[in-house]
Amino acid sequence: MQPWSLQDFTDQLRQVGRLHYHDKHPFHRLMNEGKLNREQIKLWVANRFYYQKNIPIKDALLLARCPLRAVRRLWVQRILDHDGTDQDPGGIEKWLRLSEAVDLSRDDLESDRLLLPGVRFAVDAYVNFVASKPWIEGVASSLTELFAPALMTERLAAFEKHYTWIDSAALAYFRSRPPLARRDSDHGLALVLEHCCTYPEQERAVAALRLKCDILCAQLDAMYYHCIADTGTST
Ligand code: AHQ
Repeated sequence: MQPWSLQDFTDQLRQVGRLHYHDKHPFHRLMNEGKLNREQIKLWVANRFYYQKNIPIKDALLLARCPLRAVRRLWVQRILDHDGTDQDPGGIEKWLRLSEAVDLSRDDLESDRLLLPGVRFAVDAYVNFVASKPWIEGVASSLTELFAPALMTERLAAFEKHYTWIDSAALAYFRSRPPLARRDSDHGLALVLEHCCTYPEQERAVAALRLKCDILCAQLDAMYYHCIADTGTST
C-alpha cells in the first residue's frame, strides 16, 4: 500500500479528532453548558489531576525511548511546563490551586482518595502505552492536543459564566495552556509527518491517536457514570 501524502496523512489525523475527541463527550457538554453542580465539578478537578500529574511521567518515558537528541531537547520542555521551574510554578501547581478554589485540599488530589477506578485505568493505560511503544507512536498519541485549544477556550468561558463560585484567578491553567498546546501539537505533528513514512507507520500513528481519544473519553465515562448516570441528577 502506498503511503498517504502529507496532506492526506494530516487529514486522517484530524479526522480522528473530529470524530472521537472528548470535546463532544456528554460530561463536557454538561460542563460547558453550566449544568454541573459543585460536587460534580470537584470530582472532575480531583480526577483530572491524576491525568495531569502523569503527563510528565509519560513525557519522561517518551524521552527515554527517543534516540534523537534534537527531538529530546524540545520534548523536555513539556516536563518543565507541568513540573514547573524557579520562574513558573507549572501546570500541576496551577491545578492544585484550582483544587483549593473548589473547596478541595491539595492532599485530596495528591492522595488520589477521590480517584475513580476507570480514570486510574485509563490514565495508566496511556502511561503504559508510551512506555511500551516506539517513541513516535507516543508522539502521535499526544496529538489530541491539536484539538485542545478550542475546548479549553470554550471551557474557560463556561467556567467564567456559569461557575462564578470559583475564583477566576484559579482558572490560570486554562488561560496558560492553549498556546503551549498549539506549540506542542505543531511540534508533534511535524515529528509524526517526518518519521511515519510507510503506510503501516502512518496507520499506527492514526491508531495511536484514536486510542488516546478513547483514553480521554474513558475518563469522562467513569465520571459521567459515577456522578450523573448513577445518581440521575445533572444539576
Ligand atoms: O492539560 C492537558 C495537557 O497538559 C495535555 C498534555 C497532552 C499529552 O501529552 O497527551 N494532552 C493534554 C491534554 C490536556 N488537557 C485536556 C483537557 O481536556 O483539558 C486535553 C488533553 C489532550 O487533548 O490530550
